Amino acid sequence: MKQYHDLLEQVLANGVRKNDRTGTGTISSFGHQMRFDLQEGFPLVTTKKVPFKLIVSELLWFIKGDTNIRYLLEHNNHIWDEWAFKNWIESDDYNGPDMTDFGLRSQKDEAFKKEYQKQMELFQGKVISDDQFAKEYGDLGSVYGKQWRNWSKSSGDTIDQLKEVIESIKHNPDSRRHIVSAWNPEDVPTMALPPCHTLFQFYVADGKLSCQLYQRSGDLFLGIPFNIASYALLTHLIAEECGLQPGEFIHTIGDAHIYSNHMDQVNTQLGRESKSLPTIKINQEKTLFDLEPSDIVIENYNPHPAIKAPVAV
Ligand code: DHF
Ligand code: TMP
Repeated sequence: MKQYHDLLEQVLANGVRKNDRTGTGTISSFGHQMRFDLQEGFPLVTTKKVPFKLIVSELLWFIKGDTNIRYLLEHNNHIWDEWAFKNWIESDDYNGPDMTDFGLRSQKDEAFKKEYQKQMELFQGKVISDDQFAKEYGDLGSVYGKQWRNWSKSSGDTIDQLKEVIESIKHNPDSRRHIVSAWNPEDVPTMALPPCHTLFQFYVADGKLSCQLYQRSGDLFLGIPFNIASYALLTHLIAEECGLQPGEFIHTIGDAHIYSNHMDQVNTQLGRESKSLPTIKINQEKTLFDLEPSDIVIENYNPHPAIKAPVAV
């Protein structure tokens, strides 16, 4: 994963200090590209342990067209909790203690952090057990799953972009229009978080399927290792579905940034030696839309230990 380490180093060396929406502060640099040849192994970062199971359940959640965190909670995946929780505490139905700015405040104030964790647990419990509550507050709105599988047309019906792109790869491989867009300008104002991975395109040559992602904004320490692995996995899954071999994953990033409270973590990580890349195994008996998390396993993954870092909300 030299590509990833090089990008961290470039942004550290040439990035500019920039304030951001979350109030955390970043060093940032605009317009970068990494290429991963999927024949050389599966690009899961090895210089820290990345929880691959969470990447799998998140991707299958997108593929199902689901936008409700209940599915993620059922799979012990908490990576989207904060954004649903934010909708809840900002709603008129919430009448617990003030949780404004919970992300930043829980990093600075121990007593507040305890109260926040309590409110978060109550929230998670209700999303799991209460259908009506889950419907209202577990849903993140028109995020990836919705745009990939149920893009709303002005006429009222919907477009299944994922199914259509698979059909076009199968029947018209040379097409230059194999595109799925998550960026729907009409929906952006009502989204919990406007899509970071905005648009991807597939390309077929020599029996291999490649994928390029345009990501408008990338949290280099926390989000990017997930995003690389997620799209590499998507490329494997779509290739399998279309009877092709996986080719390259090309990752293009707009605002590539390191949060100011991730600097120590990044330096620790850069001091570590990369290990050989793992491989993945996918249950061949099932089709794409029937896969479950247990059908996808990572093999020979021997990373350095995990490095914790706070996520900017
Ligand atoms: N906001 C920000 N500021 N950065 C993000 O990367 C981000 N990613 C989102 C939503 N909003 C975001 C969705 N993806 C983690 C990783 C990916 C992700 C959200 C969170 C994360 O916290 N990863 C931890 C492990 C988490 C766990 O084990 O539960 C990590 O150390 O990789
Ligand atoms: P923004 O909407 O202000 O750009 O904030 C989104 C933050 O989340 C930004 O730091 C990028 C990060 N992010 C990723 O890096 N990858 C992801 O998959 C997601 C959802 C977010």
